[in-house]
Amino acid sequence: MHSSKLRRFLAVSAMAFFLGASSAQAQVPPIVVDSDGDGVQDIDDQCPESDLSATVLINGVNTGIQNTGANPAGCTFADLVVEMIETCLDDAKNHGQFVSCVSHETNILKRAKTITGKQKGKIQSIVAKMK
Ligand SMILES: [Ca+2]
Repeated sequence: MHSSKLRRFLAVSAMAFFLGASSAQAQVPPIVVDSDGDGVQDIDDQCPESDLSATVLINGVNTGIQNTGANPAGCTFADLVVEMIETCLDDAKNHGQFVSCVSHETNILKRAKTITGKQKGKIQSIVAKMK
């Protein structure tokens, strides 16, 4: 009789412990929001709407250049290419300046061995046809 009271006490204590533990977890839910699903939380994501395509598209044209996963800042290679092109579009006063800007930027990417000479040519060819 004494031991059954002890057993009930232990069972209730154990249950209270687990309920307490689970309610403590419920009170502090992990706040992980990754809207674009790139593995970088929105709070740290400098590209909150990452392009996760398999290859890099420019103006809807496939460059054939393999896209990368997001870097620690939350940006894929496709995000960076699009940003580079938009920056050139914003800065250029005409089409010639725009093409020249992209040419300059892709030369930098090639020198850094981020893209090959062939990939640089592909980007420049797509951009030259943009209006
Ligand atoms: Ca992102």
